[in-house]
Amino acid sequence: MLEKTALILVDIQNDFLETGSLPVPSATEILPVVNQLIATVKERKGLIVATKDWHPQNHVSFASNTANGEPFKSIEIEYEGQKLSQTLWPDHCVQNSPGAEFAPGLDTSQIDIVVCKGSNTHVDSYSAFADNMYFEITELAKLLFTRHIETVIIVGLAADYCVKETALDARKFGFRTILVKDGTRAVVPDNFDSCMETLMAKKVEIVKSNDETFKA
Ligand code: VGL
Ligand code: ZN
Repeated sequence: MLEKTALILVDIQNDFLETGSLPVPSATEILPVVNQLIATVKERKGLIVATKDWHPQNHVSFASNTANGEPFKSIEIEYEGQKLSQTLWPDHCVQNSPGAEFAPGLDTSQIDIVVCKGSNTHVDSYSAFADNMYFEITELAKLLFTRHIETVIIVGLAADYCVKETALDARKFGFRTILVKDGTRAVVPDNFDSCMETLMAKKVEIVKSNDETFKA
């Protein structure tokens, strides 16, 4: 049984597909893998959680909101006395816009809970658990703890940003954390392998979707 398990679908949204404003190469290839995992986890009484990157139009991460800002460059930001480097991005996942919708082809019928993140104008949120400054913690940890979840299985977009930070935070919160390698893709594919190594060093288990764990 996977009853104390939650499957976390990270940011599987239109703007991160190949045709979106912040395209992740080969993103749509994860969909059959993700849908199969949803079915397996659901069948075995697990919880299905989906996150949405959910930015206001004036978000700090949008290059369009910084004078001379260019996508994929970094700037130094300051918020509530904390300083942090912020990568600038094309406008993406604007609240209530088509780009923020779940990808067509994702089986949304089995999603139990949706957690939105990145809604604070002044600080970005790659992790689904907290913003990048740990200024605010989202409701995700609380809902996992109150449902007595012990293991999280993570898939989604993108491997080198939101998936990675969500997995690292899941470990910090004490969950057994499994990342399904073929259920994620990176914005910068060349960084995929080093990203997996960083995660393994923090005791995130990296498995493939045909792993024993997911067999009946
Ligand atoms: C993401 C960059 C900016 C992600 C979100 O979902 O990985 N990456 N916002
Ligand atoms: Zn974002």
